[in-house]
Amino acid sequence: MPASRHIAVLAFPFGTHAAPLLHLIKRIAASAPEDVIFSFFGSSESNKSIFSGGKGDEEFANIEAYEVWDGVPKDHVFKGNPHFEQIGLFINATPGNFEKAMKEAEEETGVKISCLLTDAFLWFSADLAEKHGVPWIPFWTAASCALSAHLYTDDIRRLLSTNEQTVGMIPGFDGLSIKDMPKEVLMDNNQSPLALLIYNMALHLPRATVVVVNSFEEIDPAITLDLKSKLKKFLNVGPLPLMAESSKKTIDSSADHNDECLEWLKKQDDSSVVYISFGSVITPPPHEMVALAEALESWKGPFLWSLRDHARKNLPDGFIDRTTGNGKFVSWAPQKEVLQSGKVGVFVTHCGWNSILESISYGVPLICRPFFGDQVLNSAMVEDKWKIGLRVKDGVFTKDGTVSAIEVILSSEKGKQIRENVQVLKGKAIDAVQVPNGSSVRNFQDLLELVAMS
Ligand code: U2F
Repeated sequence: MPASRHIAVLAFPFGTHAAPLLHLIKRIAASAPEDVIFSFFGSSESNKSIFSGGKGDEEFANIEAYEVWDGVPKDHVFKGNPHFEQIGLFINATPGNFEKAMKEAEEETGVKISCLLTDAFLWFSADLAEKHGVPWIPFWTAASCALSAHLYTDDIRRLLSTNEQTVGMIPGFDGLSIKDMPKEVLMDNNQSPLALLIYNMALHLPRATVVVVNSFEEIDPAITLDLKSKLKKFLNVGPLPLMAESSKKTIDSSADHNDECLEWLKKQDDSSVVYISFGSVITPPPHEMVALAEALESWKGPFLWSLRDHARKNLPDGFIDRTTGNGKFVSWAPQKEVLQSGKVGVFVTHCGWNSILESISYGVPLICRPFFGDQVLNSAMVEDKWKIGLRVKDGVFTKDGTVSAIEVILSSEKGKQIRENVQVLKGKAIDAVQVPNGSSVRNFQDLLELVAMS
């Protein structure tokens, strides 16, 4: 059957941005008519990490992956933080790298692009969409609160020249302070290509046909309402991990993991394990790794630590051997299954949005040690607004501060309340994905019609 609609999907190929975007596309592809095709544009490295074989999707014949140049010149030597340097180089290569690949996809498929569904960071897609005369649908991969902080950047920056420390003028932000805001909101745009990219994004998002977010309306009703008034259309279509479970077609094949850490988890008591993971980018500094390890050793309970092999050298001598009885190390955990197992009592996290949303989806409280970007704001929401976890004392891992946070969550009256709160929020997340009337299900239907059926 010849294709009638061609959706161009533009990924931001760093951190956990491309994976949830692909997840959303698979959900759309699972429900879209068969003559809709999807071209997914990402860097070679990012495509390889989310598509087996890097070219396209095994399950969805109508999703094809295309490579865009990552912007790194041949023989380039990285000088600073390679993650942020790579991001800067990639940003410099946009939008030309995407335009080139989109042209190739149009030629290869013989079908003109009919819609641009992109990571929200890629604000220049507003102009590309205008040029092609098609809708621009940006997908924001973090929380609504972070999106809101960016949309209010100028107002927040104005506060910096006053003595005002709170940001209560933003709906849903009462009680939060300037220091909880993402660094990119507070810094001069010229200091970082990423800060400038995000600033431009906030300027251009009101041009979008609809802004889509991996969250659910009920988590922050005041923020949701405000964003609906600031944007043409604002659709919460998550939590995507729960949406996958309620969908007819399997979206996430990670459920196939026959992982030895799941076997290890099965042997633990319910809600007893401390699970530690810092997402796809972060490794805490060596002295904090030592403090965290000492805390786990002194606490003595069961723990599962997702820790890259190269970072293990920073653990105290003999720590892994001494904790074989109660500890388990993996270089990458099947995180959703781990959180879903019922065995995890608390998740020690850097507060990446996907991790928080997965923890809420499976009712696991959090201990927060945020590092960059939205993570600081997410940790403030976790402790002060949703009340489903705690930040580590003074913002860094110390032995005593970490033991105390674990004990508060697992065995105090305050912890009991926190555990109850996360169950209540989990209930709201589950309601949002209930077919046919959950808010995210209805929003997804709206999105589907805009993308694939109009
Ligand atoms: C960036 O996110 P990160 O990759 O740092 O962190 P998360 O948003 O928490 O996403 C991590 C994902 O990787 C999975 C986990 C999450 O889906 O289930 N994972 C896993 O499967 N196994 C492991 O051992 C460890 C992780 C950025 F840094 C954040 O600040 C942003 O909030 C985020 C979204 O924009 O992108």
